[in-house]
Amino acid sequence: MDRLSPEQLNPSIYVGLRLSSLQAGAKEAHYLHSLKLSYQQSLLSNDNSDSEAKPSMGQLALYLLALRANCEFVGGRKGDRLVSQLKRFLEDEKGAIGHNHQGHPHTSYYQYGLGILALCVHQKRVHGSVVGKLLYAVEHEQHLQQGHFPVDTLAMAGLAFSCLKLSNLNPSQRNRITVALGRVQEKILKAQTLEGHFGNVYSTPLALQLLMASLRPTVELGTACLKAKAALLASLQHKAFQNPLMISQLLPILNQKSYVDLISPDCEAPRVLLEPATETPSQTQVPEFIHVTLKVSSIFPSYRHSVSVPVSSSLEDVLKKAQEHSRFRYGTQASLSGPYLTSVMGKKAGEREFWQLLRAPDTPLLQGIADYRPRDGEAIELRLVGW
Ligand code: B12
Repeated sequence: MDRLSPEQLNPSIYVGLRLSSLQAGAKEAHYLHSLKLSYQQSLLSNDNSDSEAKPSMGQLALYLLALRANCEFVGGRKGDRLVSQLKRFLEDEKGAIGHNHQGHPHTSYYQYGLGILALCVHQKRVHGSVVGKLLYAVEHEQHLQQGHFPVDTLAMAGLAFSCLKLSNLNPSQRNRITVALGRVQEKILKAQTLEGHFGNVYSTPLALQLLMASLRPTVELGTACLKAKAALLASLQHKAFQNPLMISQLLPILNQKSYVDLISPDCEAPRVLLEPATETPSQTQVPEFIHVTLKVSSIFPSYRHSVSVPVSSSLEDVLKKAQEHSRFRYGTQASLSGPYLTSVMGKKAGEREFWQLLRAPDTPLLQGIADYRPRDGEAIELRLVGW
């Protein structure tokens, strides 16, 4: 197998696969090996010159989840250093949130929850004050509500709490954790749409992971989960799941598993060998073209331009075309979800800001620039907003 580039090395994919009913044979071991090489090299080197390339708190957490998915406990000198790094990240974030909870984590409460979950499945204790910040955020949920994806964030916090409760790592906070878990569950149930999704289609897998890990299943919960699963299956048929990161969060659900199962993963469970994807030869027909209008009003002078691209081009193709043929400029950064739009017309999103993708006039897209395929006549707006 070819050497995998850091962009292709996604610990979430490994975790999803190991918690699924599928296995990728020898490729799986190779993938984990490459993950180890890449993550350990960048995390354990003392070279700070290329700090941009260093994995974030959430990426380190996902890496630790990947090790656990292979039934490994972090250990030894190198492992201990990774654990210390993650604990230090969490301490820094705790400091950024502040004594009176007025601040925000530098990353997000989502990554904060992920960090606690990763340490928990490795049976590593985190200080009560660190857990306390996440408890407070759930108890006063305006902190999470301000974010754009409260269901995903609540679900991740809930998965961390479920793990802490099951492992009894913070016994003095047990009652508070139980109450917070109930609150998370209630909020997620309330966020169920008429179709059955919790929040939106892409937050439903994590929400289901949390609800299925619930320690007190009720009839109401069972009914809501069944409805959500039916909605997910319908979305699958409509090919809504194309993004590998999204698939990685969905796979455990299709196998009745959740990240909480990483407390004691079953590495002997039989899994079916994945068939390599067969590529359908592309047809060499003259492509049909569509017109898409691109708008940016968050800058002066504002920008508006119509671009012609082949049918089923991605929004990224539209941006490229606009860049080639007009004064439009954009920049991206690689992430585990794909290319993330970081700057438009030379304007970089600042701290707690982002370039939001909308279908005009006002519908935020549920996919990123590489996955979203605009239709003919659509107008796409890029808008700089706070989060
Ligand atoms: C936090 C978050 C945000 C924050 C990120 C800023 C920050 N400092 O954390 C904000 C609010 C800015 C944001 C923005 C967007 N997000 Co968002 N986000 C998340 C969330 C809750 C956690 C991501 C995370 O930290 N992962 C863990 C770390 C370790 O992984 P990472 O790759 O290093 O994380 C980075 C990327 O995920 C990136 N990012 C965040 N969202 C998105 C979305 C896309 C498509 C891409 C390519 C990258 C990206 O920001 C993270 C921090 O640097 C996920 C939930 C989930 N279920 O995964 C949704 C999620 C990934 N986001 C989603 C979407 C749709 C978006 C937007 C496209 C919304 C929009 N209409 O504009 C924009 C991105 C636009 C752009 N500029 O490219 C969807 C993606 C669905 C899909 N089909 O892939 C998710 C799953 C939420 C959902 N349920 O709909 N997001």
